[in-house]
Amino acid sequence: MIRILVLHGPNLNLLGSREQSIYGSTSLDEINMAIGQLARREGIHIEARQSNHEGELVMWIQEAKDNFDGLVINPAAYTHTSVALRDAIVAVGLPTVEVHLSNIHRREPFRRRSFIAPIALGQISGFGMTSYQLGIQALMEFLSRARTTDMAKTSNVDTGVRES
Ligand code: CA2
Repeated sequence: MIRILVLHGPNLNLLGSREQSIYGSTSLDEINMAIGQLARREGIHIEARQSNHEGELVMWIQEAKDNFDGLVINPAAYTHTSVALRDAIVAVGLPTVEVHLSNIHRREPFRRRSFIAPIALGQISGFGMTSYQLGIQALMEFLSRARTTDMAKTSNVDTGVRES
């Protein structure tokens, strides 16, 4: 079964209560419920966590190495500042999709720079809660393809078939 860790960065626990013109009226609980529904529909395991602390996010990423197949992360403000999050993602080597509720490319210039995007599979930005669903679907597809390729390699070994 595919296992995906979803991480929400700082201040995302405030969703739905303030700044609704930018981030909408959906709360973090509602986003996590929609993510849970998607997981059940697709038959995969998803765990979602939020932290306001960079070190805690780094720790969760490190621990994810042995328990998850991939990571979907909205690093929130750490997107634009955190070498620590980037280094953690590179260190564990988990396929990662970066997601944002708002379109970070049409806001203040400082939001255009992401420390995470260059080491991620991709970035999805601007679709509200749908950004998470699209991110999870993209990661699932990537992981399924990777598994099929691995199985093909394994079955070559099992049957004694060798590439010329
Ligand atoms: O659009 C996104 O998802 C962001 O990651 C959200 C971050 C922001 O720093 C990024 O540039 C883009 C901010 C999350 C703060 O969320 C709040 C929600 C409600 C009230 C206040 C902040």
